[in-house]
Amino acid sequence: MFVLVISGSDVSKIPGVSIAGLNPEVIPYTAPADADLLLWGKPHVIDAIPVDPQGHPTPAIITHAACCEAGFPILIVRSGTYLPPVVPYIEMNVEPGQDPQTNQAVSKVELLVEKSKSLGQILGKSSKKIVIAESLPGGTTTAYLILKALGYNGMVSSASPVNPVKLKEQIWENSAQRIGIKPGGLSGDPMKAIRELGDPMQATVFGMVTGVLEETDIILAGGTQMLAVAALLRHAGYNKPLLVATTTYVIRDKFAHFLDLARQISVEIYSAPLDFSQSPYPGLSDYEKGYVKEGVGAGGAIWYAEQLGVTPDRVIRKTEQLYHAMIKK
Ligand code: AAM
Repeated sequence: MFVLVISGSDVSKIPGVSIAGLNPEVIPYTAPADADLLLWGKPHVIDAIPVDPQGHPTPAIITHAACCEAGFPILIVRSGTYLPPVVPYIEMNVEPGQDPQTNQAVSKVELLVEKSKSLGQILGKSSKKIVIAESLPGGTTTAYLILKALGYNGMVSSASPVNPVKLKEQIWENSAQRIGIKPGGLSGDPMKAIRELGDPMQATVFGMVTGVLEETDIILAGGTQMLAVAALLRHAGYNKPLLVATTTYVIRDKFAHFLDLARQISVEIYSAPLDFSQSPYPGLSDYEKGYVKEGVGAGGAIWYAEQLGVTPDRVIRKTEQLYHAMIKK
């Protein structure tokens, strides 16, 4: 089972934080459009594929390609997006996260974790493997706040080839000041860290993981956002093995410290060997230059496809085919 958790956070509205959308007005559409694209091959909530301001397409295309080739089942979980997708989904019934510089980020975090745990219990009974992915613009910033509050040193990744590091640090300063903490100040209270600084995706994935049975394998599909979720789990006493599956682009990201953080949090990692360097489509070959990098569980989808006997190469070719058909229209 491949589960995509789609979420929203007002952090994505802070100018300069995220480019996971053509412009600030359409960023709220990115997560539901990703869900539509993943399940039905094209967005329905809006009549355009999510792209960054330079036109590079959403990694949902890669995840969809992996699903086309490997045929794994997909479930969409909506945890606080600004608007719903058109495809069917499970509704967690929460609001988008708020800006932690001025407000509590996820006010009813305990209830959301409890509901997510219940969902994890249900899914765990029918699946031996659960790959959990995210789509949440601005999510690397809330991941940074969580990692900082739990006491980790290291920078998160970003959808942009030039990570707005200074802005992320400033948002930490402002948020830490609001709640009166220093780095590491919430290392003993992961729930408070999500409530004050996090996002609904983190609460949902955290809860789901704690709900599944012992014998179910959990794969967290994402980059530094999933490292933040893994860190939250560790600080809540979760000591089972955790695999974080990402793409080679996140590992190579010079602005971020994925490998070092993964070691500190003690998770295993998988790096999807994506290679679009020979692609005739600049939208995809630019992934090699640090555009987009990861998202919508692209790395985890490659991992899952490999488990089912489909090579990364086949997924790369399918991605190009799908992208070709999309831009021809
Ligand atoms: C998800 N949809 C995307 C996308 N992501 N469409 C285009 N580009 C992406 N990178 P940041 O914190 O910089 O906004 O990056 C996190 C977002 O980028 C997440 O939504 C993730 O799934 C990915």
